[in-house]
This record gives sequence, structure tokens and C-alpha cells, in this order.
Amino acid sequence: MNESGTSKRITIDPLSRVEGHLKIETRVEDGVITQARAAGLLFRGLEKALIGYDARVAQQVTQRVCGVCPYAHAEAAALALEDAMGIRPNANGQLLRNLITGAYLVHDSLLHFYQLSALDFIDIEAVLAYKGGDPVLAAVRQWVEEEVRSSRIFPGAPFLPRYRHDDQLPGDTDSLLLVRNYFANFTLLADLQKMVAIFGGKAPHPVAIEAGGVTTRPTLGMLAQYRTLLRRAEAFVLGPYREDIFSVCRAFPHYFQEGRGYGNFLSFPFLPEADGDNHLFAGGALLNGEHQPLELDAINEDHTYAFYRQQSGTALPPLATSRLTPLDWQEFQREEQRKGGKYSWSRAPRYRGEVMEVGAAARIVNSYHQGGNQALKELVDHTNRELGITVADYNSVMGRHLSRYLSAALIIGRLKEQLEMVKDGVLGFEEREVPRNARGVGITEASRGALGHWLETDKDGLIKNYELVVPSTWNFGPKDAAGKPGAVEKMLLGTRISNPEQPLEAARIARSADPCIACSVH
Ligand code: NFE
Repeated sequence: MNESGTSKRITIDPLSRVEGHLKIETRVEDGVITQARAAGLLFRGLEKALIGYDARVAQQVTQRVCGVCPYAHAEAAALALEDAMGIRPNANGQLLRNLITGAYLVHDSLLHFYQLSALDFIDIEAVLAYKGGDPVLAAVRQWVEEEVRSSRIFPGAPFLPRYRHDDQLPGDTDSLLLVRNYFANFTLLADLQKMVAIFGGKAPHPVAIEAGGVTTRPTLGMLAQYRTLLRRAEAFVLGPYREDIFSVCRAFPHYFQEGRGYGNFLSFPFLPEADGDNHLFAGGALLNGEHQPLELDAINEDHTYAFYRQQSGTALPPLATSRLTPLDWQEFQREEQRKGGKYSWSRAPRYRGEVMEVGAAARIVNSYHQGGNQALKELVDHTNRELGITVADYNSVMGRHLSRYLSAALIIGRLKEQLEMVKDGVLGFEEREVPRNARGVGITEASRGALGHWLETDKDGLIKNYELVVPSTWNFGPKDAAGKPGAVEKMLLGTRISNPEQPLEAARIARSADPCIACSVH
């Protein structure tokens, strides 16, 4: 933190409990954030590794972008190639694909809430004051005490160090229940990974999602095993996860006002029926208050503040971004030191030139307004009545946490129905040749939001060009040529920081969008 009068610079670098290296830099005046920068500080360039290979390898290679959302890259790669081939999977192929991707998205929602975010809302050291008689809670308290006091290499991890703050749950039963469920959730995460592996062949990075369907032939045994695990997941999601989300929403109602972004939401269709249509989450765009059908040609990426050599047209359609050249080491250093210069390896995706938030809130709000899914509408209306909020409040820190729970609950409902529609012994896959001189686009919802893969093959059917536009790039990208801050940068602006030494408010806002910088810079 640097100080001059009432103006302070507050930097969080790196922000912890995220994948990859995210730096948040802010200027705080009279206690309020007036400038904010989100910087992805690693370069990867994975798309370049695909050039010249058989297009079917994209399913495997693009999954290596990330250990948290690999399934989504597998699906987007398969969809892009299926688009180029002009095919869709058969019913079993589609259903099995849903059973893999749906389970993974539920996994990621739970992981984000308990392991990556909940600790922001708990005063972990106050938990040690628990004197109640519940043996499970007493055991949790005991465990926390041993961890916090231990003298191992990282004493207290993952609970310490932490930001201390007045605005945290006290060390009462609510906090202890959250810590208890922090541990209980590990079992659930393992169960959900098993569900992915049953039909996906392995987890993480499932191998069975291919263009043409899913290469697993389901047996009655596999279906029974998945059913058992799905019931356990349902009990946890509709039980402890719901209770914990609701108790945090009730304890921090002001966080339905914090971290508000532009209110522009982009989401892609996810979890269709067996015929590939009527997705559980419809997808669409909410732009300047108006709901619009999706138009993929409206997507461009700006690189004015990204560490790429500047090209005259700064906003390029996805496949044209392959022309961009990353800065070399000297250029990078010069740029980093230049006032007002480039500051992130993430580019800045835009939709009709506007900044869009992607993720769970976008998914729920857009699907709600499309109105096609009655179960979704009823669940959202019921939840809003219980919490005394409206759909407009989803544009907030707590709205994003709540939307992840709503996504998980709705997905479980759909998986239960679709599991019973799978035909045992029927292969859900058909092999096709990779088309030559073809183009294809695959779009889906990754856990963190709208994900697209753009593919072009050459005269031999090999990959000529491949580009990803990724959820965390939408949310954590930098400013654009017009000077418009990125989605999370905007969420930070106007936030009051009560203690510059402990800027928990900024961390809560950034984490509410579930950053994955490994994906963002891919
Ligand atoms: Ni690495 Fe990802 C998801 C993708 S990026 S986690 O979900 O795509 O936000």
C-alpha cells in the first residue's frame, strides 16, 4: 500500500485461492476505490500448440488449459468439430455428455463456495471460542485449533494468514457449520469426480467426450453407480449447501449491493435435451437492459492493454486474434514500466463493443428472462421471496454465490431425469472424418461462464487456426481502446475499503467472479 494524503494505492498480488497469478491494483481515495486494474500475469499461448495437428487432438490439448474446468474445453472442442462436420451426437451420446459436464459444473460450484470463498466470510480464529456440547462441532473446533497452532511449514494453512475484518461471521455455530461442511465437501468433490470418470473415462480431464458423442458404452452397473453418487450429491446440494448459502446471504445482505458490474450479462446454452435442443440454461445477452438473442459475430477481442504487439484494428474477431504477437521480454518490461501502458496477458473480449459479465449470475438471469424453463423460473422466484431480493440483485457478490447454488440445484434435477433416459449397452458415438478447409464454433457454459472454441482446418483436415474465448478472460480482462474498464475492474470501482491493510472487500468482489487466470490467458 502507498499513501499520499487521502489517496492510497492498494495492491493484492497475488490474490490467493484462485488458479494462476491474478494481481488486483486499486487507487483508493477517501476510502473508496476510484481506479482498479485486474492483471493476469502469466503467458501460455496453448492455442499455438494445436496448429498442424489432427483436429481431434483439440479435445485433449485444450483441456490442459485448466484443472478446474477441463470438461468444458472438451465439450467446446467436440462441439466446434461437430459444427464443422455438420453432425450432432445421438441421444445416448448427448445424455452421457450431459451427465459428465453437469456433474463437473456442480463440482466446481461446491469447490468455489466452500474451498475458495467461504473462508472470506468466517472469522476462523473466533471459532476457537466454541464451548458448546455438539461433539462434531467440538471436534471441528479442536482440529482448527491444532492446525492454527501447528508449527508445520505453512502453519495454519489454509485458514491463515487471512484478512481480519469486523464484517465476518462470528465464531458461533454458523461459522463452525461452514467449517464442518468445508471438510464434508471434500467427500462430495471426490464423488462428483467419480461421476465424471464413470462415463468420461477419467477425471479430471475426461477422455470420452469426442466429436460424434461420448465413446463410453454405458452398462447397468455404471448407471447404478452414477445414480447412487447423484443421490448423495443431491442430498448435499439441497441440504447443507443450500443452508450455508442462505445463511451467508442472510448474514451479509449488503453484499447484494456490493460488487455490482455493468449489468451486461452474456451466457451460452448448456445442458440440452437428448436431441441437442431445449437447453436447461438458454443462453443469451442482456445488454444495456435489453434481452437479446445470441449473436456470435458480435464477439471481438481488444488487445490495447494486453501484452501483445499493437495492431491497427484493436478489436479482432476470435479467429483473427491468432495474428497477434506476444511481446518479447524487453518489450514486456518496457510496457510494464510505461505509465498508462499495457498491463495484462489477458485480452479484453467485447460483445457489440461492450463489456459483458459471464458466469453463474449471467446464466441464471438470462435463462430466467428467456422464460422457457419453468423449474428454473419457479426456483428463482421462490428463492427471491425467501431472501427478499429481486433478479436485479444478482448483479452483486452475493448474487453470484447464490446463482452457483441455483445452477447446481437445477443441474441435479436435470441429471436425475436424463440418467433414466440413457439406454444401457448403446454406444453414444459415431466416428466421422475431419472435414478439410472447414470452420466450426463450439459454445457452452463452463463453470465460470460462457466458453467458445473457434476452429479452422486446412486442405488436409489439420488444424490451421484455433482460438478460445474464455470465461475468465471476459470477467478479468483489462480495459479496452475506449478506456472502458473490464468486468471485474468495474465491480471494484466505488467499493468502500474500511481498512487499507486488510482489503477484504476487494478480495470478496474478485473472488465472487471465481477467477481462473490459467484459463484467462490460456
Ligand atoms: Ni480454469 Fe475455466 C471455467 C474456462 S476459465 S476455470 O469455468 O473456460 O474461467
